[in-house]
Amino acid sequence: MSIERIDVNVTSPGRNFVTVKVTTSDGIVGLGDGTLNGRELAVVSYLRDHVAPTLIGRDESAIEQTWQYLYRSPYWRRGPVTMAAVAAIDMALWDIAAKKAGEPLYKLLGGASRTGLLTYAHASGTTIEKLNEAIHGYVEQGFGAVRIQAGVPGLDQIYGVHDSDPGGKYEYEPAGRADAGAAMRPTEETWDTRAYLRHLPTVFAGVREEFGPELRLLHDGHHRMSPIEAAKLAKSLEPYDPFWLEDCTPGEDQAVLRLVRQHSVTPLAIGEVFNSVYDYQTLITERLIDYVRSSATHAGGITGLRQIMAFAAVYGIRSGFHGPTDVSPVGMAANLHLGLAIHNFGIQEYMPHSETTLSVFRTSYRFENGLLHPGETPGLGVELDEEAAAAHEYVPAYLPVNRLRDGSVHDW
Ligand code: CS2
Ligand code: MG
Repeated sequence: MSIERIDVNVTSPGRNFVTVKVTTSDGIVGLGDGTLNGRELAVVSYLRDHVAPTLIGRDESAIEQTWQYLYRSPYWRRGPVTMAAVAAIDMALWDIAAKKAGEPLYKLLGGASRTGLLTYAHASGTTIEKLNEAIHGYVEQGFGAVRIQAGVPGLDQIYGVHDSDPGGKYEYEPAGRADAGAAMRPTEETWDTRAYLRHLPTVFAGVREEFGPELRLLHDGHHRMSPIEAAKLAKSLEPYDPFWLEDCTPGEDQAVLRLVRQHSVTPLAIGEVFNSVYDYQTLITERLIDYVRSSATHAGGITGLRQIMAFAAVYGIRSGFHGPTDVSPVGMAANLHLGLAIHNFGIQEYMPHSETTLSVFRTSYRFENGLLHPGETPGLGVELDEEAAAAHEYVPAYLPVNRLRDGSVHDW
């Protein structure tokens, strides 16, 4: 049997998604996620113009060989666009292999190492009171871990900080959407690191006071600190026993994490913008992080992410796979199957998709008693309703821009 057709679907049910559909000569269909927030159409072109034509007629079961072919042969290796495209094809081939076996994908990856995946939700609030309200909502739903992001006095709008709406629903999209066809630019936010560093320990103190010691608390620094600022923050959070501090510095400068480690025992998580095992080489071999933040979608698919986790396992480093809404339900399912199978699973991020998104992507994963499970449907367990998808055209949408008070551009 062989790959007969490759289609690239672009849909925007509330946000943009890029999905590859691979069809084999015996009529099996596999899906893969290639969504790259704010740069979706670059991946579409990479797939349609440069990848799909080279794969027709190839053996769909040669997953590792196809991965190596797409990684090595173009000469220009790695990078987010390339690796999202490789990821989409890789996931689709794994989906096909598992459907052919009649098994949920995790069974082909070694079978279940656990009954379900410890999961964290996104809680936030413009004030500590509002944040605590949001956390109560998640605790009631059964979450044993929450990411906490809060407003900082003096700053108007910060990435990831919103209050729940009156119904207690907590949904947000980091990428701002233009009306179809309108020219647009990313939204602009203002940032002040000193104000943030002063305020965040009081947020942790307020949450610990309300919820006690057991609830796992995570925080995302979103690449905004210099190395010494990150060290200061990691140290100042220690009394509140954080589960992790994520992206305390821009992670591509791997060596700076040495400085953070020298000053603090706060666990560190990095990697949502990484796309290969090489981005982790120093971080893993020197044990500078505790959790790998990659997703299958941005790290070359199940094959790429499995490679990273096998390397991390040798150093006792665990997974904390990226699961925001810009990882599609297909990508999310890929994370869940791999997380269920590997021994060094840590925690899974879960930002549930909107009802509109889930009317286009039919999922079989489930959240029960604080744990996620990929479900027992053969393959990845996600279906794309192409008719429903066609009703939602691509809408340009960009992630925000952050500036310091003097107007200079800062990481957001
Ligand atoms: C965030 C993401 O989930 C996270 O930890 O950092 O929401 C991130 O900002 C988006 O995925 C960017 O596309
Ligand atoms: Mg993050």
